[in-house]
Order: sequence, then C-alpha cells, then structure tokens
Amino acid sequence: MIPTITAFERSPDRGRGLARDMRVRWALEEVGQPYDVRLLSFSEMKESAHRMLHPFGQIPTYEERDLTLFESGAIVLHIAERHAGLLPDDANARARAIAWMFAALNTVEPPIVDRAMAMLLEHDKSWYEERLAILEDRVRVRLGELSSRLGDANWLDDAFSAGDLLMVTVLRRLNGSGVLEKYPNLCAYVARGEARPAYKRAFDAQLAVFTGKPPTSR
Ligand SMILES: N[C@@H](CCC(=O)N[C@@H](CS)C(=O)NCC(=O)O)C(=O)O
Repeated sequence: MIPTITAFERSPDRGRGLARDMRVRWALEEVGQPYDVRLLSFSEMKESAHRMLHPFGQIPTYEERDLTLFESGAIVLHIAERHAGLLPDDANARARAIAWMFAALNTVEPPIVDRAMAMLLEHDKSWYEERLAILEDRVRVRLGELSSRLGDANWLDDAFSAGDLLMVTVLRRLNGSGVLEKYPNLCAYVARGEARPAYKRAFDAQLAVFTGKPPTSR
C-alpha cells in the first residue's frame, strides 16, 4: 500500500525544502517507496479532521493502512526501520545512527529554529538585535561542536544514514545565513546531502507543489 503524507498547500518557504515534509519525502525517495501527498491549507490543518491525525494541527503526517503517525523524526524512523538503506544492519551502528537522529532534532534543531523564529516574529522589537546575537551564539556553539565531530568525514557515522538525512535538513535552514558558512566542512556536508539523487527528487516534488509545474528529476 502506498503511504500518504500531508504537506503545505502553499509553503511559506515557497517550496524551497524547508517544510518538514521534505524529510519524509527524502526518506521515502532514499528507500524507493512511492507515496501520495495530501495538501492542506493552514485552516484545514487546524480542523478537527486533521487534528485526529496530528494533535498539534501541523504537517507532516503519515498514513499507511491502519497506522497514522505525526512528528517528522518518528516518521523517518518508521520508514528507516521498515526499509533497507537508512539504518545500518549492525546493531551498535544502528543505535548510533538513531542517536544522531535525536541529536539533529533535539540538540541542533532547537537553537536554529529559535533563531529563525526570532527573525520572523521579533524583528520589530527594541531588544531584537541583542536577542539575535544571543541566539546566534547558541547556534554557533552547536555548529562548532558538530563541525569538530564531523571533521573531514563524509557522514556522521561512517555510511549515510537517517541521522545524516535529518541533520542535513536541519542545517539547511542556515544556508546563506552567513552562520553556517563559517564551517566549511558543514557546508560541504550539507552539499553532499543535497547532491543525493533522492534528495533532488524530494526537493523537486516539494517545489513543484508551489510552482504548479511538474518535477523535472523523475
Ligand atoms: N516537531 C514537528 C514540527 C512540525 C512543524 O512545525 N510543522 C510545521 C511545518 S514545517 C507546521 O505545520 N507549521 C504550521 C503550524 O504550526 O501551524 C515535526 O518535526 O514534525
């Protein structure tokens, strides 16, 4: 059965791969699983029909037979556990890859999202510049630590895994910000992720929703 995910009918990022359905699309593309997409307006996301699937009225969700999931990390983990290609076979390596999934969403993403939210919602406040500096420092601390750990490796723990998939989608939020660019190995890491054919197919599919033009990379 083909799973169905939900995505923005009109994504605020204009389909540039920042909405969190991108992670799910990318994971599905990596494992070669076709999927359907149900597009939702902001008001539809808050209606009770969607809240039955997602208690917080957000995207993405994932439906497959009698299973409904929310939270992009949980969905990617589910896909990675059901298909080969996103988690190593070795039990210890698999546990480490899952640790990187949590690290991406729980340790690296929060300061990056806090910075983005401040830029979006607080830019007119008198204390904005001061707060932004604090938030950027927090991002820099995490990037510095991640950069040291990655070193000159291609991926976080040997082969590409769902941990890298999530980490790349998290770091991409900083593309062009001038913050990520201070860490050349992280920029190269993100570029490696973006160069994967599965990433490109997922990106094109998400962009096509916004432009209304069919994806080119299939
Ligand atoms: N932790 C959740 C976050 C989901 C989330 O923030 N989704 C955004 C789109 S990327 C959304 O639906 N925003 C609209 C809203 O919250 O009203 C996940 O990873 O799935």
